[in-house]
Amino acid sequence: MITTLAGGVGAARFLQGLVHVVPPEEIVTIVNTADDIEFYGLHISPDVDIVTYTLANIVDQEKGWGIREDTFNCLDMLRKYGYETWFMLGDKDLATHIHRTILLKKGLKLSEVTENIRKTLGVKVKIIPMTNDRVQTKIVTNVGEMHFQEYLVKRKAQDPVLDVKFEGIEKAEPAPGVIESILNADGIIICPSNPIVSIGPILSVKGVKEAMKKTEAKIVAISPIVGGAPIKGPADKLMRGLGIEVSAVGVAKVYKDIIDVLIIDNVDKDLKYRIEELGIKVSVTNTIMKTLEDKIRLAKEALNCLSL
Ligand code: FO1
Repeated sequence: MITTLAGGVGAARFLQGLVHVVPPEEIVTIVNTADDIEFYGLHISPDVDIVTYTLANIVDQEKGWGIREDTFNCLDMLRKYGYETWFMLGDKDLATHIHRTILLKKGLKLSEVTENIRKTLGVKVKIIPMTNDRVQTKIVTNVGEMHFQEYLVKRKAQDPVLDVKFEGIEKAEPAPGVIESILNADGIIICPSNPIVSIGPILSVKGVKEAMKKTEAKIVAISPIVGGAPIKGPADKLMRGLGIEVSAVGVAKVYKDIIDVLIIDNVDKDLKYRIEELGIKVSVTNTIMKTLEDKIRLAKEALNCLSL
């Protein structure tokens, strides 16, 4: 069994390659839920949905989130009624959130709902939300504290970051299967996701970091920072705000206590020795995932680093 830790778009793209080199039934992915947010009384789980839609091959490939060729009629009508509509929820996507919310209201746990949705959409990879409890990433900026989605989507990551908080994390229990899939894995891959707001919350859930240290499985991470900038998203702004070097070395420092190997991009080859000084092995390759072949090659390299 290969266990992966995942955020949204970068992780989903990597998993698209991994399912071509490992039977999908043998892959578990633990997904960040600290980006979850409520709109119109509906529970939205962006990272879980991005991973699920991508593996179900219905994602809007260009944006990396939402459903391909979705329409926005419901949102248009909500705008007329005076609701805030800065978070672009498509009509088909809304059906997922309505379904999720109905099942949650019936008393199912988020992990059970996630299982229901991924099976309905024909996804064979086991998708586990990091916790069934409510955790919310809050970004502290110079204009105040706000939900991560408000910082990223509504305000377009324009505000200088002073701090990042995972509200509710102290009380969050790992969802069923999280700790077991780390302890029993043959290999663990930290996907090329934001180390602060995607992987950070997963590692902060009770017992997860300890399990990552205890497991006998090798752990490889893929740097989402290439040539001093993230492939996608605001990782640079968050890392800078927290005083972390915006480079593969900065990523290595965040994961220092848990990973055996870091995969970095060819353009960062000169950073290899600085990362090795931290006691981490380094693999240098092309980490940019444009085509399916790129994704498969990167997945093969990750398995190679795990000696699998
Ligand atoms: N990202 C945006 O930049 N703008 C949006 O309007 C937006 C809507 C959205 C709706 C559903 C969903 O599952 C994801 C959505 N995302 C949107 C992506 C999301 O904000 C982030 O990419 C993740 O939370 C970070 O991993």
